[in-house]
Amino acid sequence: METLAPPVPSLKRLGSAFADCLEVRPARPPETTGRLQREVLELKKKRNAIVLAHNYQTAEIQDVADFVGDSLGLSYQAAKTSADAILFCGVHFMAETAKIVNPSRTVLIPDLNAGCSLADSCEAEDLEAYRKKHPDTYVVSYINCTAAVKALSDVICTSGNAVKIVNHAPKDRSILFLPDENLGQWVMEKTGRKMELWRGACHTHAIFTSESLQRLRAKHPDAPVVAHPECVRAVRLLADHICSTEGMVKFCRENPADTIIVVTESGILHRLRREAPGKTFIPGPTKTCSCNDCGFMKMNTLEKLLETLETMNPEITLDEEIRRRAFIPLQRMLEISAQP
Ligand code: CIZ
Repeated sequence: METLAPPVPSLKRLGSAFADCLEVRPARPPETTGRLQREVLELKKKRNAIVLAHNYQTAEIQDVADFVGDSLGLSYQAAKTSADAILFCGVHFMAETAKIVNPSRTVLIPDLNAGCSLADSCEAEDLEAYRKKHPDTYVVSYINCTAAVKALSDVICTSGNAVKIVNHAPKDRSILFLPDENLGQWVMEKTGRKMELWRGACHTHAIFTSESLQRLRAKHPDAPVVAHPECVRAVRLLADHICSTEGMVKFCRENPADTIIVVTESGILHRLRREAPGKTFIPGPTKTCSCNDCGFMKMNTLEKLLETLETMNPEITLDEEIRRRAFIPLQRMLEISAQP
């Protein structure tokens, strides 16, 4: 099986936020946080805006959101909203997705630099060159990619529906799965479908190690491990369950264990504590840290949310031709995903 070899994901836009950890970030006085949250709530009402927040956002942002979820849930919410504006608290490709599915809304993002190592690992020009060389290949793109890459794809998937989407792919065509090699490997294992894999990785998930997870398991032998499919195979092999963040919410609610080890970005812990109260969630460890933050996700702050609503900027804008072409594979995903 061929593995495609673009450069290691570029972290060029991440800058000093990389390796920044919430645990060492200076805390704001709680009364300031409360005041900022009240101001965000008031202003969003005045602007007739909806706040959509990804599961990896900070607790204080999740708490002012109208909806908190994964890329799939957020895409459905963005598509159906009648609010004038969508303030998208996540990373750039997610806000772009909201604009693709609901172009008549003003889509705002608190920090335009909130990128994604996966999206950075696949340039549209490289995919275009690949498509010219392999015109019959069916391209399944993980939603963590740019609008220009989506526009060159046959169908989009998220971690929550990747297995279903690949099972729906035409049986008589070879498949290229991009840009996450780890998710692609896991989908191949689950579906039995051979696929070519782009060599991208999520820098946040790729640094969980099997050694540190083994040490943690030894300390909590009765705690099941739930891991995200973007983790490397050695980590996935140690997990009791592998799923998307929404899958984790369901797993943690339903599993009888009172302590669960959770191997994904740390923002999900707030959601889990809210939805499965009374349980203890232990964040999956990396070699250097007892939890893992995505520096891009954590670029969003309450101060930036407020400023964005005040100025109605930064706004996501897209070339209409790219938006129109990117809508087709996204719509295909939403339709397949909604099927029983
Ligand atoms: O699909 C998403 O939103 C991501 C990036 C992770 C997950 O599993 O929810």
